[in-house]
Amino acid sequence: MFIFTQKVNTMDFIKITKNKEPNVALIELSRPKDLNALNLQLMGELKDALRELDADDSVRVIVLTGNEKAFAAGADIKQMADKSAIDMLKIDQFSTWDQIRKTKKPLIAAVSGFALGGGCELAMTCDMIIASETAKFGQPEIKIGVMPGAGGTQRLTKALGKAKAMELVLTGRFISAEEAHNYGLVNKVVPVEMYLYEALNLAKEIGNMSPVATQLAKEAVNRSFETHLDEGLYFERKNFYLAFASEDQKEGMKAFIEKRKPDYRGK
Ligand code: DAK
Repeated sequence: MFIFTQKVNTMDFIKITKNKEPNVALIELSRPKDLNALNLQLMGELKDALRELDADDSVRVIVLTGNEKAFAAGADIKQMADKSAIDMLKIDQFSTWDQIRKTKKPLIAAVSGFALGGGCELAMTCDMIIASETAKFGQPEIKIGVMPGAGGTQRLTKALGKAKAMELVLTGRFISAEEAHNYGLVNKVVPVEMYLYEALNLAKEIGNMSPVATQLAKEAVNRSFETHLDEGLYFERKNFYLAFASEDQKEGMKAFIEKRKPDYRGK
């Protein structure tokens, strides 16, 4: 089957390309002059893009990237600087972040350069991270008088352990891609010219699986972060049974027995 790469639309700060690989959509953050600082408009566009792609049957896996210099250098400090607590409450950025977190399809971050503050949190909100050797991760909010607000204290601590997460959050220091990889924050580190290719390749591999099973499995893995083991196992069990209600399960097992490639339809 030949699939055309299709540029879907160009919003101001987000570019979406479908079928970069079969079943894979690519979202590129695009505010290069500001190191992809996450202003409200960019975050709104990202939320809409993810919601659209999540509902699109031609897409099974989504890759999120920036550019070589920056995945994203954090929330837009210039936009936040003069805001009061009540302004922040009214803007309610949390609903946008919650929506992103609820993306059902596997989401892979392809990170090069700076992934700082909200940028680091955005990468950690993704399910996996492929990093270039030049990637730098950090939560430098403390240096500008605040603290992480989109999950940094929680996700970084789960990934790095308390001592290292505390160091990064309280000093604002960055860690290299290699260090992030050693801690298990990052799946793989590759030379800068390879990071997007590697992420798309991983997405392509996952895109060959049953989309029903990948969504159920993603949900169950994520549940392990949100609950105790008993409840997590119970949740896993329910999704495991549910997978047997899909045609893809029948197709996958039949294809194995018949020694052929499965043809998954997402049903
Ligand atoms: N915001 C706005 N502009 C930024 C930016 C940012 N976070 N990061 C960089 N820029 C802009 C710079 O101002 C500069 O613009 P011009 O001056 O040229 O107009 C341009 O990008 C290039 O940056 P530099 O000249 O500084 O480039 P360098 O290579 O020298 O330095 C750097 C790169 C990444 C080390 C440096 O730019 C830097 O320290 N940037 C700030 C990093 C940072 O502190 N990030 C954390 C921001 S606070 C929330 C959810 C999340 C958050 C908050 C609320 N809710 C759900 C409520 C998150 C908060 C944050 O992320």
